Amino acid sequence: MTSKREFLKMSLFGTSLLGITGLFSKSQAYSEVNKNTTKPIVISTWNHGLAANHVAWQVLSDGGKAIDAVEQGVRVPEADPSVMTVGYGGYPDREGKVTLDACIMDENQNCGSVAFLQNIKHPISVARLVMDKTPHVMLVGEGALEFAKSQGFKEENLLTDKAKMAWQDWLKESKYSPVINVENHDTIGMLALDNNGDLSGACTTSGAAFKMSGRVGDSPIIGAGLYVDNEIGAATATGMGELMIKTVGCHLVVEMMRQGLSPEQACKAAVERIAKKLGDYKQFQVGFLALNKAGEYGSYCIQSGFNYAVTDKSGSELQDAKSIL
Ligand code: SD4
Repeated sequence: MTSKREFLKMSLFGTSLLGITGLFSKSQAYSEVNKNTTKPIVISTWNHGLAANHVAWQVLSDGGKAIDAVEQGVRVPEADPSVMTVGYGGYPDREGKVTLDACIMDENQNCGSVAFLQNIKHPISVARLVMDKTPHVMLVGEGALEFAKSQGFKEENLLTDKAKMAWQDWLKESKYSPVINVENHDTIGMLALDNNGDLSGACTTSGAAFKMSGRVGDSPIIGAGLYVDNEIGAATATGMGELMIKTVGCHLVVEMMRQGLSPEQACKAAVERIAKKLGDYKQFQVGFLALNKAGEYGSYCIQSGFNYAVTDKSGSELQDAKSIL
């Protein structure tokens, strides 16, 4: 864990930068950064981010919008039954039901979200339609399902034999202890900066494996599992959602970037906030991923083992996040 002195140094750094940027207007402060903007670029959580980025990149490299890139990108793991933490093939809750959470946010502060949605393979696209076609931000459970069906989505069974067997195995002990880095792949959070310089993000998950029925994590909660401010940057999160909700983690990351921290420093500050406030943090994994308006990105997590995929015009690669433990 970071020492008190290092934490203080980071806080002072943030404060002094706040003072410095406060001397300029926001547009002056960011016009410097924007001279060397890396765009387009897309980043996303975990190994499965590579395949998702590939599809998002096709949208971005064609001059498409970040909001379309992130929606199309995260649909890849949603449809992939080998990814057992997102969409079709995701681990079920204690009752054996696959319940999905997702949200999406664009460059104009528009956002849409669904939670506790069942039997719909692409919750991110339902969230997109909540954003585009309703006056609301969030629909849950039956209401979200009815809305999805009204928009032409078909109900289908999302519980694969493999996920069912894992659940039946879990039932033998029924011990609820969230695993860190489940098979090294997890929720997908994706952030993109398009050719126009606009930011968007998406996050989608089947949530914590074998959770209580009705449990909703951070992933559909704007500010906790995803946040975008097109003046500053965007952040998304993976891991034990309760910790992100308690600290409104992704909003915190974006606000830290607003104060002048780099994406990695901002993610680290959010992880340190969790460590400072939540005594049981060592039992869990939390990873933040951030992208700023200049196309700079960074990440930080509690436990080692969290990685993320980065795709820009030079290609794609997986990078390991730094951790406090
Ligand atoms: C959640 N953050 O529901 C999500 C899912 C996840 O380990 O990342 N699970 O808490």
